[in-house]
Amino acid sequence: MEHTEKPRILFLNSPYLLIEPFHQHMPPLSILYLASYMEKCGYTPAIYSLDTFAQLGGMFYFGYNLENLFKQIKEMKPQMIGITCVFSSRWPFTQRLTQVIKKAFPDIPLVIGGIHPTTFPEHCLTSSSADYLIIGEGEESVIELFKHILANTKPYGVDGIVFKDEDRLYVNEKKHFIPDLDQIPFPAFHLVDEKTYHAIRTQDRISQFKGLYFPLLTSRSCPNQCTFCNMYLCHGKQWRSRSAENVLAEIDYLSDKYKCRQFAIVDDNFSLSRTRTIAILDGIIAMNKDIRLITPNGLSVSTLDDEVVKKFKRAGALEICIAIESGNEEIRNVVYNKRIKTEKVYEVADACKRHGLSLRTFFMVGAPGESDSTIDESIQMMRRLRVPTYINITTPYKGTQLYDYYIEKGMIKKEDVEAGFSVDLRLPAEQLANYENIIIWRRRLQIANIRYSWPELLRSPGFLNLNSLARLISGIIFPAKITHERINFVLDKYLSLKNS
Ligand code: B12
Ligand code: SF4
Repeated sequence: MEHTEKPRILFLNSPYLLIEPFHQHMPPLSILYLASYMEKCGYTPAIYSLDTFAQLGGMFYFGYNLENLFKQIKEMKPQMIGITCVFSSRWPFTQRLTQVIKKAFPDIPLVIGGIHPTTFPEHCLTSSSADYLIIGEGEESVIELFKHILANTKPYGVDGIVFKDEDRLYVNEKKHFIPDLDQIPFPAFHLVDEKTYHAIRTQDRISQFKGLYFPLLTSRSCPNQCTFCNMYLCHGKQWRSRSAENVLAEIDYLSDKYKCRQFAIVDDNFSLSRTRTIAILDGIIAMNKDIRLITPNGLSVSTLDDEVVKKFKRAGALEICIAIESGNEEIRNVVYNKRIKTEKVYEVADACKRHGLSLRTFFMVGAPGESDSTIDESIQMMRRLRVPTYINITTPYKGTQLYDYYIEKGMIKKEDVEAGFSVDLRLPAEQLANYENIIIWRRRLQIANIRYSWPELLRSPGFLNLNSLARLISGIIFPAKITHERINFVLDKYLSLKNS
């Protein structure tokens, strides 16, 4: 990292602990976009990627070698450090990282952002050593904040900011979202070490992607109101999209600069506008660059039809994912408010078959009202579809209708959710009253997944890996849990306050 005369900001990803070695070598888009926006505004951002990996029993830790990190900070002398917390499950590590950095560099202003700080702004600011917290979309607010830091003034009027002044906590609501996303430069991939992104090897067991790929975010937010989704807290309720031309220019640029043809579209709702979807897919076809696509965040089933599926295939999609969530219509459409008829699921699946496009699906387990018979219906649907499925435990994030329901029924405690002990990625889930049932139901879905989709699974490079297969089987038989004790063990070992 070079030390230049322009004001400097260092962005960091949060460390994390998983029960799968699922590491995104590319830093999250949050800091890649924040960095590119800061660069556009004349500042000098840098990104220091996670540099430490450790296997601890059945767990996988991705974090920092603190000695190296501190050396970078001393060399760069940033005027601000920003840390992103993109998943609630990372909060205990983000929180500790702020404490460790603050102890070693008390004069550098620390700012945090991302979904968990956005969901619990007061808690996250007061329980960490961050000086500032940005609620939701951060490009514009962080620039305003940085100007205040450089001028040594307090950011009272900045949109979506939380900070302390004297003993008072200021919480400015998030009101403004960037209307024209084409104004934001492409993510700052050029700030990431080559060896970091070249380490990208998808360890996803189900996808057909292999090797280097770039994430593409072509729109922000989604107008649907699924009862388990709190994404709108970060990006508002209105869908905002980049133009097809802007998206195609990014694909063209990245494929030329990095000689990479693989792109993962990670939008919340990529295909909401049929006209824009077709324009993007036609544009990719016209490029004639042998581009390959996947959609790991899922496409909204209602936006797909025969024509769109055909275009995806022609544009180079290796597979598309759709979020079905349950085979039971009541759970899907009443409990989750997905508004997808079973016939529509089959219509899209049949279109994929017709056009030779592989399909992946998302199912969830553990909704209020879930029972042996609703699980039977999910299994029946899996048998009819015969495609690989990602199975997740229904998680009541704050800001969702499901959260209100779980709290009202006493099924979860607010403090547990606040502390980041969410059930995503099988974090301590014993807080859920019917946890034992959920584990049994999930096992049934996992077995059905292998039973009905094995010919397709065998085409996924990650599935054939022996380690991965061993983990899959042991995960079904002995589902691993990340407990509070294990988290504390990792915090003490890798983010100890004694070392800073
Ligand atoms: C892309 C994506 C993924 C990708 C990659 C994620 C990554 N590591 O980069 C993949 C497909 C791998 C993925 C997987 C999962 N995901 Co996901 N994912 C998303 C998605 C759709 C977009 C994230 C993104 O890149 N946004 C674009 C950037 C620009 O926005 P942003 O991250 O919000 O950042 C902005 C602001 O928050 C703020 N900001 C953020 N950080 C910082 C830091 C500072 C200093 C400042 C100032 C500001 C700031 O400014 C940024 C720029 O505007 C979000 C939903 C969403 N729209 O955010 C879900 C989301 C993050 N995922 C979610 C979940 C649950 C998962 C899974 C756990 C699902 C599962 N059960 O398997 C897995 C976890 C995987 C893992 N390894 O941990 C949840 C997280 C909920 C939570 N509270 O934890 C979300 C919010 C969707 C939802 N509501 O359900 N996901
Ligand atoms: S379709 Fe996806 S992004 Fe939109 S509300 Fe539902 S879960 Fe959230």
